[in-house]
Amino acid sequence: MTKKDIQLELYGDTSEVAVIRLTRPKKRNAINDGLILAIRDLFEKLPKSVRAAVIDGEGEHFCAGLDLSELQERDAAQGVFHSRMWHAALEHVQYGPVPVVAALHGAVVGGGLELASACHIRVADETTFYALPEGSRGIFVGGGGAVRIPRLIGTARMTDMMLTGRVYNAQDGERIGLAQYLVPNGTAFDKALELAVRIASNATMTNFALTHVLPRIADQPADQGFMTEAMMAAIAQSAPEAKDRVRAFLEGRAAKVQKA
Ligand code: 1HE
Repeated sequence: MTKKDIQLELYGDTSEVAVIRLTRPKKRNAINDGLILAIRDLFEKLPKSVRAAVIDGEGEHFCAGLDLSELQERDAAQGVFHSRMWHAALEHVQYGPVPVVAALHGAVVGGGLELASACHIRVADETTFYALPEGSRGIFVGGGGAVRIPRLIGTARMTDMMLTGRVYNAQDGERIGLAQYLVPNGTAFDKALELAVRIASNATMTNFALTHVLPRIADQPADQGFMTEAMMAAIAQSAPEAKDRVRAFLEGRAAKVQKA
């Protein structure tokens, strides 16, 4: 990893959106140890002004996954620690300070799909394709994919991807839940940025509830989930910002929901 393998740029009048870009296009943004640690550090130390983030990959591919040139060097113990290093880094993406929107295009494979699945929203353009080539390379996912990907598409589909090398194209990826948005070629970044700007304008507690609390509720038994929901609802609605926003609607100063 060199410093130029990842970039941070700030967007918006108050620098409220961070754009984090993998900039290793010659290696299809494959992630080596230095790059996964850099992702962790960037999400850990985002500037205070940032309220939403976009993650993008330079060139024709979002990310080709683990840098395979480093794989052969590890024994079993080092392999465990390596996987745990990915877990720690992607934990910072999923449970970091702000919602993260992934701008997908080209290859979203292996660790690239694991990175994308740690984000909160995935926007894919029509060039996107998804695969888990670990299956055919004789290895297993190690970046949290075994936990996050079945939650997006189900265990059966992930098993199929790994056992048979199945590749999903952009349309089918959106259909099965790998991405929430499918957009024309070359527009994933623009759409992701548009969404991040919108997300950055939400109440802080709403974004926190959706990124930190909702996924935990989803993993709780229903009885506990209802209780956690009640607690979160009470905390969110008691924030002054929530009261201001509800009052603005009642006084006709806030946007109505528009028909889709
Ligand atoms: C790489 C990697 C990589 C490209 N590690 N060097 N991931 C994979 O098994 C996917 C492997 N990559 C590919 O299947 C293809 O490269 C792509 C479909 C992504 C793109 O194809 P293409 O034709 O545009 O590029 P290319 O010619 O294959 O690759 C360009 C260069 O990038 C080439 O190096 P060069 O020195 O010959 O120019 C490739 O070797 C290099 N490259 N992908 C290392 N992944 C936490 S555990 C996660 C486990 C995994 O992610 S396993 C899945 C790994």
